[in-house]
Amino acid sequence: MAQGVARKKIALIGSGMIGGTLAHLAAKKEMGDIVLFDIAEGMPQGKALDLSQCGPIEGFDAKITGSNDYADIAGADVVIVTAGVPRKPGMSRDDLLGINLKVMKSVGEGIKNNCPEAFVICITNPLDAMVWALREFSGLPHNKVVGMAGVLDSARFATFLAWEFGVSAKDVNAFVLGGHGDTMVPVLSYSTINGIPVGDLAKIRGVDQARLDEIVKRTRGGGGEIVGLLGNGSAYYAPATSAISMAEAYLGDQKRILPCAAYVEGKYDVDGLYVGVPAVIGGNGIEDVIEIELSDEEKSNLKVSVDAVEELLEACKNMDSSL
Ligand code: TXD
Repeated sequence: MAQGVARKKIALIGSGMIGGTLAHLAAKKEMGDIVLFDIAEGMPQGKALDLSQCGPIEGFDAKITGSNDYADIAGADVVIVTAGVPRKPGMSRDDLLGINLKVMKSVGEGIKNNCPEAFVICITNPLDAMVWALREFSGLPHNKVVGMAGVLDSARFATFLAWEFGVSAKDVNAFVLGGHGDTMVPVLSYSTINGIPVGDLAKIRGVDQARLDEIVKRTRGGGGEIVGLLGNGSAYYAPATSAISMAEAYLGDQKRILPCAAYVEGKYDVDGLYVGVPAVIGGNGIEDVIEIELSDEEKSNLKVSVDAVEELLEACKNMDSSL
């Protein structure tokens, strides 16, 4: 029979809290067939079966399977990586480096051997180091491997701004640069509320700089705040939602400008590093990195963030001589 139109294939490496949420969101949006992969025996298979049974109720057609065998991700168009361990209260993202670096090595091999044409979105922490390591281990082109952090951090920033000004979250377009950590750089000067610069609305509404600084601080600590409240694990709904928006931009060739941990060469005074920057995501993956004008303070904050990422990479290279 002639080859018909095939659905896209989405492989989720790591089927835990974020992985399961990714699968549900991708199925509801009918983004393609979904393979949940994990090393835990039975868990991906159980989640796939459970999620499949949402289909008749939610009205989606998606083949959802679970697997412990990398061969089952063969030919995936998009791979979203959450494999590894999340933080516990009191842990920093960087504390996960040693454990999750080893995980990225096995995941990178699995992708290289089964779906080297895929667009890969890394979520695993410490994100800025893990996305770099995953790219090295997988050997994929730099424009096909990206880290998800900025979309989440910008959404956190936007949520807190919407609450502060009492406006719809839909109208807030907030901007975060730099690493996914305490050194991230929420950029107020590029954040708007339906086109109104945040600084202008703050003057109109009598919100002073100290209050805006508090919101920036809460954004930086947004992940830790949830880790502390949950007590066991970290955020998963908004991280999953963020990664899905990146996958949709790729699968739909949407040319969206999104803050992502993208490979930067010769921009932002960075050469050969994954850093959170405004990037264009379309059908060729990361199609451009946009170098926006930054104030001196924003530049120095970004430099602090870049230095922190470089330190993490040095630690990775010391742990794995193949890097
Ligand atoms: O913005 C961001 N990038 C962050 C990322 C936002 C939130 C969470 N962040 C990180 O995502 C978090 O610190 C973790 O490193 C990952 C995944 O978080 P999640 O909450 O989904 O962790 P779980 O529920 O523990 O799921 C991880 C799964 C689990 O089922 C393990 O069995 C599996 O990963 N795992 C593996 N799968 C494949 N291969 C290997 N080697 C492996 N090791 C563990």
